[in-house]
Amino acid sequence: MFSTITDSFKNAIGKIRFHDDEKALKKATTELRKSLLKSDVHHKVVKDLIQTVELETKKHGIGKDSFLAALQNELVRILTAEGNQGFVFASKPPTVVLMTGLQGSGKTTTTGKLAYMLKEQKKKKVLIAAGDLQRLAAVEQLRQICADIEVDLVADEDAKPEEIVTRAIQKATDELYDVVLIDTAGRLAIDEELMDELARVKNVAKPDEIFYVADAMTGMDAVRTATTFKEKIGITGVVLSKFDGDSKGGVALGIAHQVGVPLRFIGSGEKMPDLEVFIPERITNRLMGAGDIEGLAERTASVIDEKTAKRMTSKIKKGQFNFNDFLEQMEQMKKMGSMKSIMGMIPGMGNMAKQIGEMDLENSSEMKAIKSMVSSMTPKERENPDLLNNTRKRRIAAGAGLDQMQVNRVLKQFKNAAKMAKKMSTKGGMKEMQKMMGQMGGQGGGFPGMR
Ligand SMILES: Nc1nc2c(ncn2[C@@H]2O[C@H](COP(=O)(O)OP(=O)(O)O)[C@@H](O)[C@H]2O)c(=O)[nH]1
Ligand SMILES: [Mg+2]
Repeated sequence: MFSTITDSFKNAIGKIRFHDDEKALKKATTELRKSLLKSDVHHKVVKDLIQTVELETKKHGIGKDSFLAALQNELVRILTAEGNQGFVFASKPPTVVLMTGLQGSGKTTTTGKLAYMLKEQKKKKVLIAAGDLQRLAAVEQLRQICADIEVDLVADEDAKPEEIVTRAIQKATDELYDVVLIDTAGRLAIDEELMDELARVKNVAKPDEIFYVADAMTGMDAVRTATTFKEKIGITGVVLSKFDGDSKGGVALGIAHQVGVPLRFIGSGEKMPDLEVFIPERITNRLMGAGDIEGLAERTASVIDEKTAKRMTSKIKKGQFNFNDFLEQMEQMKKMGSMKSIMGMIPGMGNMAKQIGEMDLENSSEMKAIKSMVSSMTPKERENPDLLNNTRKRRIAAGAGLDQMQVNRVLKQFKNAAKMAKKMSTKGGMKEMQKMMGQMGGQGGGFPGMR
């Protein structure tokens, strides 16, 4: 995410020295302009940004520091619009949020993602209302999502959207829910009927927030439709979905400024954890290559509890890491969201995120093989990988539908990985690891699936 823009900033910054002249500044801003336009940032936004950065840099004496400071300030300014940032709770619960957008923009998915985030990270009690009754499949889709993330749903195929909303808010008040998220129907294009339905729902819901979910891949259309929704029903936030599919990413830089409503969240994948809070200062740090440490800490804190982490580390150190621990670790990784979106938050790892691309740990064939192998093991075998002799291996292979060679290969990889982890957990182990990796010449050798 944002790797193209981050790269272009790096290039521009590289053009200017500690103390420098107007010619160098011109070179840097020219580079910046070119790459921002190439990333699909709106030309007016680009023009504004370049002008201010030039002016501010000159004012403080041309040089790398003043250029960086000017760029940073200007980015924060452009990314900020008047209104709330992140998720803001109403002073009196429940906080009611109306989710709006065109058909297929990602409303239902984003509703689930938001619920998941509020439940996991903020420990809130969330209720979802199924206000999309245009298609039967829509209610079914929401039922599935709610079952997966274990969030309560109010749905009724035979009721009107306004009735569902009334019921949901009543239930939330009676049963002390913190948040009600209302999913609504979309259309292929903006039409009167849709706006009327939304207006009716809005009237009964009296929402604290109205989010407009826009498909990032539609580029400038996202800005246009968001503006129309702002004018017709009033929105308090924009969510850009499918940002993972938009390699350029420029629309995120311009949309708040252009629509005049803050960009609140970004959807970065199809899975429930793939939602990121958009806080202008944090994103600016990330764009300038400094990573988003706060965002990363929030994500990990919600998933990994300290006790488990300590227990794992001690097991690894003693060389007792077994298959149960392995499965547990995989579950935690899954909860943290796709590898790619996590990597992008670590300073200096943006490039690696690009390389990892669409790697799907959970669904890789190796991961599936391990999972089916482990499920064919007895509890004792899971606890102690050393028990696995040939007879046991044959039985496990048959049970998991694998041949014995595959089982041997996976076992070997598992043992190697456990050995490496043990090494890494000792003092000076990290250095030794790096030396080893250098010698291997990047041939891998970690956990299966992590190629
Ligand atoms: N890759 C990706 N796909 C997404 C994202 N958000 C939604 N989708 C997909 O987009 C499609 C439409 O989403 P849905 O939530 O049903 O849209 P709705 O009609 O607005 O409710 C589904 O296939 C989702 O899985 C995202 O952030 N990234
Ligand atoms: Mg939907």
